Amino acid sequence: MNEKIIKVAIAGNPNTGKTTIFNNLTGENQHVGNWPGVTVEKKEGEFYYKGYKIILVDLPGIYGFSSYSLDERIARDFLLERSVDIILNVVDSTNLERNLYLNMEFQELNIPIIICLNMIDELTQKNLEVDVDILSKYLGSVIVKTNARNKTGMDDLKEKIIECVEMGLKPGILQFNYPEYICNEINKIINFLQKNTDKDFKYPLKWLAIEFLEGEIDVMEKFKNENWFKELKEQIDKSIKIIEDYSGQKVTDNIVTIKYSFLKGLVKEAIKAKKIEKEKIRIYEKRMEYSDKIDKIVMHPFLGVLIFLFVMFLIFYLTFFIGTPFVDLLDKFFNFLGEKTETVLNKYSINTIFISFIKDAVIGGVGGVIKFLPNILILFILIAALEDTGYMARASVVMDKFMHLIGLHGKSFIPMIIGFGCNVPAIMATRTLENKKDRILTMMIIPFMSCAARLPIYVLFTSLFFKNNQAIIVWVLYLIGVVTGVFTAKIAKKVFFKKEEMPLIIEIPPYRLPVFSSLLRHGWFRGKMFLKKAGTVILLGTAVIWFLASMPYGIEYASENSWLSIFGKFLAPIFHFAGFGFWQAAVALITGILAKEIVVGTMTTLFSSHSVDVATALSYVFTPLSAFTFMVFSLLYTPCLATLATIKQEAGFKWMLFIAIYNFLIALFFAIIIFQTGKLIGFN
Ligand SMILES: Nc1nc2c(ncn2[C@@H]2O[C@H](COP(=O)(O)OP(=O)(O)OP(=O)(O)O)[C@@H](O)[C@H]2O)c(=O)[nH]1
Ligand SMILES: [Mg+2]
Repeated sequence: MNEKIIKVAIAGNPNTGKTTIFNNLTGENQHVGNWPGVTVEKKEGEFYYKGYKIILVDLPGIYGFSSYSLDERIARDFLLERSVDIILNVVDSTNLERNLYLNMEFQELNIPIIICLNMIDELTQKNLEVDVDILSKYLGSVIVKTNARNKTGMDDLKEKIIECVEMGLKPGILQFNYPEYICNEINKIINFLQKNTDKDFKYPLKWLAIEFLEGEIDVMEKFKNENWFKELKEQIDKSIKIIEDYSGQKVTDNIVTIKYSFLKGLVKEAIKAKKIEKEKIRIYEKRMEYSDKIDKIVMHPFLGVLIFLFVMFLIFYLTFFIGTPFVDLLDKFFNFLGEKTETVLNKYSINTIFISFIKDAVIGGVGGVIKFLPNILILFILIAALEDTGYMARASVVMDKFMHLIGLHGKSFIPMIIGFGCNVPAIMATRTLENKKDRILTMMIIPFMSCAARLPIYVLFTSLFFKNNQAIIVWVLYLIGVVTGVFTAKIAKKVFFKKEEMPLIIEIPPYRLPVFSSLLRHGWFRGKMFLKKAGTVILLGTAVIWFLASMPYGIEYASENSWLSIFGKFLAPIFHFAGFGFWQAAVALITGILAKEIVVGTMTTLFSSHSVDVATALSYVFTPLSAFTFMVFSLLYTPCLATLATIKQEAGFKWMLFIAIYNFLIALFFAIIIFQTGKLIGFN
């Protein structure tokens, strides 16, 4: 059967629930968070309904077509291609005027639009209701009410998509006209473009004409090489003058005012208070009162910072407190599995080399990493919860002043927090920064944000050497990361970039309760990624380590004569003054560049063969002081390959190389300073 395909772009203002709807419909698990700018890349997904294959494209949120940050440009350029059948404009029902302003821009693209009045639950809480008939009559679009959080309205949405296609995909007619003096000028430009461009000119002419009149340099640049450009420019200047003379206002201001006054009237007609339900209003007002009270505290310039530090501490504390019993359990399980496998395989007199591979590399190495899954799950779930409440946007406002102090933009803060989970999406998240320099500065800081993959190293070492102060030590490590990042930014700003400051403009979303099921789903998704990594990169890493530690044939596994040891001994002197100048550590750190989890994998592979367990073996070679400097080094040195690749993609090869080398050197520098100072004080 010939499949009928419908392509739908999900677009709209930031933080209106686009990705939540995308996930609901496609069953995907894209990142959702309660702040503007969560989605930074277009993502495709699909579902089937009534014989149709419906392809959805989830776009980053935009405020208008003249947006400049990379994520917004991605959305805008995609929409301008007009390669979709339908635009699904997801709108925050409690903020109709602004959201519908964007809809008017969409309408100029000449593509059918379905307006999704999302967050209808929040409108109801305000005791308001919306008259869909009026909206749809004036906007000429199909309208659906939804609450994406509890999936209300999703079937209706699917139905409307199909309906739209079966009606022949005709764009609706907006009951709005520019006043005559503007219309005339728009038409002049449209005529000009019609005369000078051919049929497959991809931009909608009316939209272009308005952009030109509004003086959008960015859009005009696209045509500067056309031979008719000069003539067009003359026409535009003439038109602008006519409009400005007539209205006594700049064209942009004029157009904005005209559109908003249309929308103001419309929204006033369409949104009505429900029959007075005193109780409901009281509950809503109470909620707002609480929300304001909470904001006064968490956004207090001084208290806010303390609260933020405490929140971060709480996250790490819970990561350990809840995670450790499960880690211990898994540890016992893998030990048991290792011993049992060894006994069984021995019974069948299987080659000792193979037994060693299974026991040391697979169970010892990979199992030694997998057992930290509980910590990693909890950390990701807690960060997701933080993102979903709306606290993140507030914390970034609190930290804005501080960020400026170190020469960074307030918007850099959110990517930094995301970096605590994983550096890769954090680097991507810098796309919301408009300025290239701010982006690069933020990318230089992110690798110092201690990601979840480094957590196993801390768990392993703190459980051996700092049993009673685990959370504190880890918190200190995270802080060392942040401070090093800040220090780096400060210097880099002086060396590479001139001073250039932009104010932070971030919308504060309402507080929202995290959706428990979606937190778990997010955790599970992350957990799956971690397990997949364990089965691929980490397994590969430990297998190579195991092989090199077993060669040349016939030597005792991981002994001084192995190839690995010879290689490691060559590198080990580099780390001598940092307190861990032995070959196992050197090898673990070098392979850790593949993926940071491999550091622990290598350690356990190399030490699990001895007659003592890993813990005891480690305590032979490390002291608390050198264990600490080892953790500091692991935290700060060259980021993993995936992060490096993302930096290359987003900033270029030179910056990637710089970060790789700089981070290695800075890590070594700090590790040596701490170790030598510690020794002087008498800690060793
Ligand atoms: N109350 C309520 N909250 C919702 C609804 N839909 C989504 N949310 C919440 O709104 C927040 C933003 O959701 P996202 O799906 O990330 O929004 P987005 O439009 O993709 O945001 P960007 O990618 O930043 O543009 C999340 O906290 C969601 O849980 C809804 O219908 N009602
Ligand atoms: Mg999104």
